[in-house]
Amino acid sequence: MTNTAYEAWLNYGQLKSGSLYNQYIDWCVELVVTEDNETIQAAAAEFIQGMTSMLGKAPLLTAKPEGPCIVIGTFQGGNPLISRVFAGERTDSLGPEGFLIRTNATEQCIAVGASTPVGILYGVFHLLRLIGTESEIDALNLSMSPVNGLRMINHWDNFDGSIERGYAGRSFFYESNQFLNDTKRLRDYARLMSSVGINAISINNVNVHELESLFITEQYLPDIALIAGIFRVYGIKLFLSANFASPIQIGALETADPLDPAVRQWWKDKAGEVYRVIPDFGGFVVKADSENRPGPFTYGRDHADGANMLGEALEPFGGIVIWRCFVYNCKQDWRDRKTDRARAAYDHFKPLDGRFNDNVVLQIKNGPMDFQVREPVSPLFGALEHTNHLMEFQIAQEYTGQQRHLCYLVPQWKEVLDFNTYAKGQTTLVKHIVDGSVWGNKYNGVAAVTNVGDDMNWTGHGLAQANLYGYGRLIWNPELTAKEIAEEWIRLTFGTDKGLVVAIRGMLMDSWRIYESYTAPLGVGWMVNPDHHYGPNVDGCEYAKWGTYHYADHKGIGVDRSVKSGTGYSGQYMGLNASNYENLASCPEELLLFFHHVPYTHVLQSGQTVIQHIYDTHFEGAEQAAQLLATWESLEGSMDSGLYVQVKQRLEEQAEHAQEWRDRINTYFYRKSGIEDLKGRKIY
Ligand code: GCV
Repeated sequence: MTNTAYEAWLNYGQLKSGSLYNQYIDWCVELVVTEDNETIQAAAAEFIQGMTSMLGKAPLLTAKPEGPCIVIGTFQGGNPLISRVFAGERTDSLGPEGFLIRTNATEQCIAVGASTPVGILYGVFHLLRLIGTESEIDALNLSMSPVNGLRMINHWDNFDGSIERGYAGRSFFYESNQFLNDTKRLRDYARLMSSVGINAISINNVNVHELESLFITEQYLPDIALIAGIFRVYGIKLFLSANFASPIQIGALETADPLDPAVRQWWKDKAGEVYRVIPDFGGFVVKADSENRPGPFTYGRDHADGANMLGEALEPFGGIVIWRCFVYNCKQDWRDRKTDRARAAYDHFKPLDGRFNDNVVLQIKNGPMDFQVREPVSPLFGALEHTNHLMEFQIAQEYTGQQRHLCYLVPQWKEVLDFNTYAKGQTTLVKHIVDGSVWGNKYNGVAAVTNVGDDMNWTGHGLAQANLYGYGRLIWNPELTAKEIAEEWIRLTFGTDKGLVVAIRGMLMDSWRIYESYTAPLGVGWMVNPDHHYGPNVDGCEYAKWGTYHYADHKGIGVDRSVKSGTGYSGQYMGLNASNYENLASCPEELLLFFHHVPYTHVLQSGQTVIQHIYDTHFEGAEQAAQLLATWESLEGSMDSGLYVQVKQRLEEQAEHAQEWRDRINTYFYRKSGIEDLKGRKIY
């Protein structure tokens, strides 16, 4: 990593001399490219840049090699080396984005072959990753394809340059209601995203304000086309968030009723206009009838009516509508213990299953609430047999420390993807629903709210880059482990020194549980300050003004979401999940307070009471946060000093802030319950 960490995992640090270095030097004397395609040329440029930096020696770009070489090309591209190396190969199962990498001693080459230019690009990024992590390349025989169809990033950037839930500076797309058109940064961003397999990016906030509604007009389409053009080279389709009320806001219509013929025609014309300027435009992302956004409810229509109208408009051009399921009643009164925000997405969308057009894709947050440190998996996964849908994760750490605290989220996402829904037989994992294989969905995959901004290091906290990298790698191949991904990222970012790798990997792998332990206990969630969502506030959070999210009183804590006596939410699950969550005895303890209201004296499997567990975890969590800092300090001198200091400052803040969390939470529950800490520690 350099001082700024701008290059992130593409910094291509100089490799140590030795046998591996010699191996790379031997193979990489020449790079053979014969196709004149901008994506293949970008792959070649990347390879030359990477190798020059890692080996200190540039490969010679040529069409005719004279000795050992790297050759890249499509199967149909006419390169004789590629044709010979992959002769007779079955390549149809690779799909449009897969690639083969083969070391061929007879032909004296390492060949990267694919059906498409973007497959070549992904193959080259993979070869660079192998070299950057110091892997053998003498006998490669790899076949790789992405598991998920859509591998998407959502920006919540506003035209004024601010970023909703952005923790790494301002937008690098816009400032003061103007496009920045910083082509270097845009290209570097596209390189970073493409290197981990991202193939779709929406560039504006799902809360589309009035000025952003104008993005789909001739005033701004040329600027957007410029970004789309940069993304295109790297295999990324550009999407825009659209405002459902656009026909009124930027058209001359008086209604946005999805069943009104004039409104339907307006959207069709609009789609035509967009595709004239951006022929491979991905489509629209829509947040409707959610948190005061306009939507079909105003006209007595439902989500299927709204989404299908947009689907119909985009269909002739091959575009899709990504319709978000984050819909709930913001005015819910939490004293009414029957209505439950957790139920909302399922209650709204399950009845509509089968009514959506083929090019409509529902986007569902991983949990039923809102990206908490711990939530159950949304019961909509498994419930939608006849509807295309995507998983939505949040790389931005809105509720997990806002990139001021270290919280490596890949282990959390893995748990979600590995969750068994029982939807179709005994084993129906979320990852197989999301990748489309369970129900055969045409459109499938994962989207995530990104954590980048115009900070030089992209993500504010230097170590938060691991979440961005990890997201891409995990959704390309959900079988990778969180640890493998962490290790890869560290090696590419910091180099391959063993002690450093082990130390940072340990920090990353422990960080989610550490964060959980000093914040909201046992799945209860929230307990953050209203509006900005940072820092402890047990009764906080904007919608808690009608009550609280945790229902703590002097006797107990937690939300009864059972069918028997609570909100009935546990009944939205299938198979064993429904009964496990329903019953206190079988409910997984990390979600105990999400599903049940229990007395503070309820005894957990550990033999501790709930209140003692709260005290203990908060003390331990704060200590572990301090330990993260100590581990980092032990690495001083083994990395770039700029980066060292930047991360150290964040870890100092985290350690201090974890104590604040500890004290606020423990004091609150001591006062509520009146129960002393068995270990006699100072609680307030
Ligand atoms: C973009 C949460 C966030 C909002 C966000 C919303 C959403 O409520 O706090 O900032 O709005 O989720 O996902 O639409």
